[in-house]
Amino acid sequence: MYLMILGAPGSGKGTQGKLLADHLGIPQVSTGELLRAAVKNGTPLGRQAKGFMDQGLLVPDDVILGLIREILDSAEAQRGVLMDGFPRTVAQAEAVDRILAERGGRVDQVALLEVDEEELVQRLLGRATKEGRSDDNLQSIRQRLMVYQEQTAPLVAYYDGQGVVRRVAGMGSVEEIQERMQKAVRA
Ligand code: B4P
Repeated sequence: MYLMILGAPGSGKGTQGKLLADHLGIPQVSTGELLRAAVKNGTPLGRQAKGFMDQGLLVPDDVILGLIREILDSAEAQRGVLMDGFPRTVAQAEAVDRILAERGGRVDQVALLEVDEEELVQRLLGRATKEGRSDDNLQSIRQRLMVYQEQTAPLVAYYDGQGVVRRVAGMGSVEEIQERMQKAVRA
């Protein structure tokens, strides 16, 4: 099963993705986490990505798609994978459709986490205090929300066209939302 989690920054893609992947018994891949690890370790990928991430911009598609090909070729991903934070542009979605088609697969479901904008900002500011992520400052948060509206939100129509979107109300406790996620992907 190839399952994607779509949602604005701070909508809980990472939080919910981990729980749902455990529940389904498939690996979870977060492009954001992979990029942060690459930045921390100072790898060539990290050096390419850091400036974009700190400014609240998306890392270029060609960089991300190299990473995704590697993941989909790995042994662990052969039974399916849950991706959170990928794809983030229509070009990424089209490319992953082609990559999966080459392997006889397709995106089976897209869980869309819906959260009010004010709550998103509060969560990200809260995370800034707890985790000290360099992109969780007010300027970068505003920029990321704008980038989401411009570049990522069009994916909802793209996947609606394929009939694979499951809308999930993303407000409430982590447990309540997880319950809704599990129901949505079963439906
Ligand atoms: P991501 O790592 O994907 O980060 P995110 O969108 O900010 O957060 P997420 O939605 O996962 O929130 P989380 O569960 O942590 O991306 C970071 C950057 O990497 C991007 O800006 C971009 O530069 C780059 N990038 C990643 N993928 C890319 C791609 N495909 N193409 C190009 N660039 C890419 O939750 C947020 C906070 O809310 C946490 O503190 C959590 O504890 C809290 N929270 C979660 N659920 C809650 C709830 N129900 N109630 C209260 N708080 C909650």
